[in-house]
Amino acid sequence: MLGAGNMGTLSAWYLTRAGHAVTVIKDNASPMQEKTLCFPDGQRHSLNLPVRAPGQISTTIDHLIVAVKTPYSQVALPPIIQHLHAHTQLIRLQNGLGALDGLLPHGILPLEAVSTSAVKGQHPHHDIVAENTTWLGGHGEKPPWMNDLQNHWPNLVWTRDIRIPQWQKLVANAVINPLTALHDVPNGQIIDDPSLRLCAEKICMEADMVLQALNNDWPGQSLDNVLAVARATANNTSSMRADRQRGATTEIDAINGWIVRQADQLGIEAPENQAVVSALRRGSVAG
Ligand code: KPL
Repeated sequence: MLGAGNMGTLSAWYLTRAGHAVTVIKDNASPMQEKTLCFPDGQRHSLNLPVRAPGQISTTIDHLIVAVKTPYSQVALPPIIQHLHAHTQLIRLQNGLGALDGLLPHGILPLEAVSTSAVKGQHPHHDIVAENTTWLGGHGEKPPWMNDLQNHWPNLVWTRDIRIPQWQKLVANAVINPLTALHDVPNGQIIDDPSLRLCAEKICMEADMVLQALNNDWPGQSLDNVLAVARATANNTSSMRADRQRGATTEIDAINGWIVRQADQLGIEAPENQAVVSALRRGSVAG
């Protein structure tokens, strides 16, 4: 697993339960990564994952989950590229879209994972897990290991068309993440604050226009889903707000930045998306 933040660690837990050995690849002084997860049934499980720096990898990698935050993909992937081969099965477990474009050797088509589960790190000794649906899909047939993994990973769904859940999550992230990050508020403020709600509607409308232009079958009307996500996670700190609070680079380029790039290519105006991209790149509050 390349990088292992919250969602990477949760995936590693399910994989471990299914009998797979998971090694985290990252530059780290510590040879083990430890985390205790608290599940909805109240059970706590501690996970100890071995960590290897890229330079310590000596074998080819047959299965790789890319779980680094999108801005770090460009730095994290090149040192391990020599260990990938034409048949490496690669799963991208990241927010947004396009972060691995141009970075993978020819012939490797990643599967995409989209999760609505969450891991919240509000407690000093453990992180709280909210278990929801995770979709896995992409090109080709359902991989042979998927059936067994589904016995250990609750609500893990195989889909041939990953685009629908991926785009739904993209639009939710495109609205909730930048607005909560720029205004330093929890997700529920998108519903409670009329000016944020207006920005949300505009970002959403632009995103729907772009997605509809890319695929006629896109149903649009994403606002209902976005507001439902904001309601369900009302007290949460979005990942982008958390990144901004700790001064880390945000995932704006893979989320709203992706929408703006598509809009440019299609000749569609996307000023609200452009505004949050610019504001987050500047690090200032949106006008
Ligand atoms: O996925 C999220 C994130 O924070 O990245 C949402 C859905 C906005 C929940 O906080």
